[in-house]
Amino acid sequence: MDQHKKSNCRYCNTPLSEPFLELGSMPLANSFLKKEELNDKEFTCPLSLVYCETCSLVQLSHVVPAELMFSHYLYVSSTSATFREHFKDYAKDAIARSTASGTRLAVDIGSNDGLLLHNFVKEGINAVGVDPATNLSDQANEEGLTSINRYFDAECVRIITENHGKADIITANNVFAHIDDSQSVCKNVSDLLSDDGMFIIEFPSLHTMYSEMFFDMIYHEHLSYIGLEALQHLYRNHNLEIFDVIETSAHGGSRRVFAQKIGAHNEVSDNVAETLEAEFKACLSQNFKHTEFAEAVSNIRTNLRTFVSEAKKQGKKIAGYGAPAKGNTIINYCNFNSNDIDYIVDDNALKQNMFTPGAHIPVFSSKILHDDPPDMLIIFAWNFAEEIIHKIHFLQESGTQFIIPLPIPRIIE
Ligand code: JHZ
Repeated sequence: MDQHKKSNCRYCNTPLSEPFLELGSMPLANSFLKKEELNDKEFTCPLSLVYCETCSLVQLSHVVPAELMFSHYLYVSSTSATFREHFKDYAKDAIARSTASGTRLAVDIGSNDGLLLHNFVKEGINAVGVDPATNLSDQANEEGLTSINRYFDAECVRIITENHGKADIITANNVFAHIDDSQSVCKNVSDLLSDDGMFIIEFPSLHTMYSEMFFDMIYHEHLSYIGLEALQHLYRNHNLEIFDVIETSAHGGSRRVFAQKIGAHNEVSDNVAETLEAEFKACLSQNFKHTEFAEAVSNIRTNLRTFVSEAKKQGKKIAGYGAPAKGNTIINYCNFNSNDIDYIVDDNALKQNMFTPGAHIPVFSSKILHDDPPDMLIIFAWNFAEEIIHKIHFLQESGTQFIIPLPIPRIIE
């Protein structure tokens, strides 16, 4: 039996066919290693995409048990100033759109270190977070927030309802795609939501991933690659209707989707039909589109490998800025190691002095850029390129070239 292989679509239960894209057996993108762990055997699992012809969801063929990925989590939402600003605006927008009777309770699923909760609380809203990562949930509670350390299951809904009542706003940002049992989560959302409440999710858009070739969004945490059509299919079965969708700049192109109980007070915006139409025109529900994407991903690998090996032949020192989960997809799919990329820097202290999964490239604090400046710096956190380049202008003066890796490696002038 192929362990971890999923047999049915998580949105509609249709039996799944064979993958259209296979990136190989990969380690977990956020499983950074300590020095003493470098000789241990790393857990790996196939990283492949399949497409459901019934509801059109693009999804991983294999599902790694959630406890292996989310019990202790190294990604911290607040590391980036861009994100801190993003979630400030997010909270304001959600409250402004909320019910006529006001927001009594906001619940954030996958609340991480509490970035969005802080913003709700600042606006005077009672906010409760839910997160399975003990380290992050503890951090949020220590900062005076309320974070429940568990998955968003039926018991969690019971605890929240008993202690705080129903929620007028439920949010789930960069977490909905991580959920295997999406159908249960929708049922739980429906049970927790007040009758005129709103369920808001934000996730990197499938449409953008295909049009911009952001294949690095593919890693084991991201079980689903969500288009609006698939989401509508899922929601409808759980008494939820999408009434608005907006594009946001997060992660290079995300969608924020607003839903309510079917027939609740919000009018359905034209954005919904327009987004579905745009997805249709982009052929996201057609088999050939997926094959085309898979071919393009393979070409990206060839280009990146050539780019790095040419630079190495010229004796260049290459470093990376940002050790995001997605960077490890690029690095491991291209089979890079520390002979190709000498080191990576990241401002998240939890990742510093660790080694990247699979490739074992060391991760340091950005101080090393002063002492050991590279000839080339690949911005693996390309979605924050502007913010990062602003911090390291001094390197450009010393001749370091900044590289954006996707869709084709390009030097920023
Ligand atoms: P970042 C995250 O993935 C996490 P990642 C998650 N898995 C998810 O679903 C997706 O987003 C959508 C560093 N950095 O946010 C911090 C600096 O060092 O692009 C991070 O390690 N200095 C939930 O991990 C990384 O870069 C800086 O100035 O792919 C960015 O990671 C900035 C701005 C960032 O996502």
